[in-house]
Amino acid sequence: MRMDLIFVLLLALSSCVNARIFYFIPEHKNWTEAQTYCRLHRTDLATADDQMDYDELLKAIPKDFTDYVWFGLYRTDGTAPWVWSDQSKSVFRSWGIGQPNNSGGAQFCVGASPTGPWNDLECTYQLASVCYTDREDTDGEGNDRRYKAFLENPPRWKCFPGEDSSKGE
Ligand SMILES: [Ca+2]
Repeated sequence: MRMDLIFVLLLALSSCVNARIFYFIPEHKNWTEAQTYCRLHRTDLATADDQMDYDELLKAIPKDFTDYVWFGLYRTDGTAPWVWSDQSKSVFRSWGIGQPNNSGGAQFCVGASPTGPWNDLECTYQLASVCYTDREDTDGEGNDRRYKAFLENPPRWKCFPGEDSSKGE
């Protein structure tokens, strides 16, 4: 039981370390153009590690936006595994009902609905997109200072700034 708790805590800490800032890019581009843009101006097309991360991604999309947006998940052909543009190992998925269906046999890129569900789409579609940058909140030596705690009301995980122990002389 105690090991389970420690495991949950470790998972929580690691997703804090990977916190990202997401950017909505309104200009319509095909998936490859969107990837090029994100790599040039930010870090890459958006990756989501878990539901909390994905909720942050969705918050970057304007409230009145209703079309799919590109993010980092894609595959190279109809039988290849889904992979992330930034080579993340994230196994988080949020497929809509009946997706991915590879309709027409060339749906190798993934669009996110602003309400959450994913749909595999042809990479040539012209869509808005979401990029990310890594959140810089380190002590200058690459050590993340944030920590994550579970709040009960309402129940949720939240990241907090950590104590700056490096200056405690
Ligand atoms: Ca589809």
